[in-house]
Amino acid sequence: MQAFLQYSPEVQAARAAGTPVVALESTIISHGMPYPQNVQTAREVEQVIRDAGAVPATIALIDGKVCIGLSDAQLELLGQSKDALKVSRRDLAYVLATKKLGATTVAATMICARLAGIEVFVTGGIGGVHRGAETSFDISADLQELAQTGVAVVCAGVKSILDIGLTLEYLETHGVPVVSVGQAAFPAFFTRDSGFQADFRLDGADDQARFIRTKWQLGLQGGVVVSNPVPEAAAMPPDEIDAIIARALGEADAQGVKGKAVTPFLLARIKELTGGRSLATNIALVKHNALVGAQLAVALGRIQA
Ligand code: PSU
Ligand code: MN
Repeated sequence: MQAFLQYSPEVQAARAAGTPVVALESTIISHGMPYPQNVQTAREVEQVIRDAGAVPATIALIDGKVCIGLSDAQLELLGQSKDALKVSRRDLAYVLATKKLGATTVAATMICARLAGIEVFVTGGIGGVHRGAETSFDISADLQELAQTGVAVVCAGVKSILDIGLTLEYLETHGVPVVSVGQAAFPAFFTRDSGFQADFRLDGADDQARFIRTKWQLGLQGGVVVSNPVPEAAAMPPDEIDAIIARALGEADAQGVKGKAVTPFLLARIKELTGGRSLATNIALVKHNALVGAQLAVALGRIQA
């Protein structure tokens, strides 16, 4: 598999110097935000990580290679391309074998990060159990990946386009710890409180790192969810976002949107229905997660694996 990995010069240098590296996904660029805010946000998020003493590695599949760290031109390509495929675990081999352009989801980014020896991965929101999953069986492969792949995923919780309670139950069944930062509540992406509690509150990077390292030292495979609420000033009013999500879900249902298209459809509709305000929230929370993730990577780097 190492033959498939291609490191950017910046990431290569970090590996040689032992500087902590933080992985970033690319589906958020290609399918999660519109151009040009997607590319601009990707660059700003990378800079937050550098400023906190770590090195960013945005991951994507380009020309049959798993690129760990992207050039400016590659970020631009992903941000503008209409053909970038959304790649989860299922799609990895196909996209590499056919040398198509692939944007990695949380699940696929975790796999690639693990192969590259990267322990921390920052994103906006993870996939989960969709509402109505009892009939649709729509459960994101992100959850199964968290169960088996040892990467800490820093996110702002899950959106209420999903069934948050069932998502947390699923994670519990699979032994995936859910940590919260700065509060006891598990956040709901656009808002700070989902109405559910995280399993463990660990506010500081050193405490988070000790916990995560202990899990892996015990030989307990799989990831950890580090949920970090959106900054107060950027959060959306809960009633407003709930109504918009309900409307977007109704439209997805009426239009028969299925499978991997569901999440991108809902994200785009929510952005339209909020007049772009959800995008501002999204950008603010990803940057905040980048800071928490970089601090965690630095702290993990101080504890021997
Ligand atoms: N949630 C977001 N923004 C995103 C995604 C989820 O708030 O961009 C993307 C991530 O890449 C995640 C994927 O891994 O959607 C989940 O898709 P699905 O539900 O099809 O597994
Ligand atoms: Mn799905």
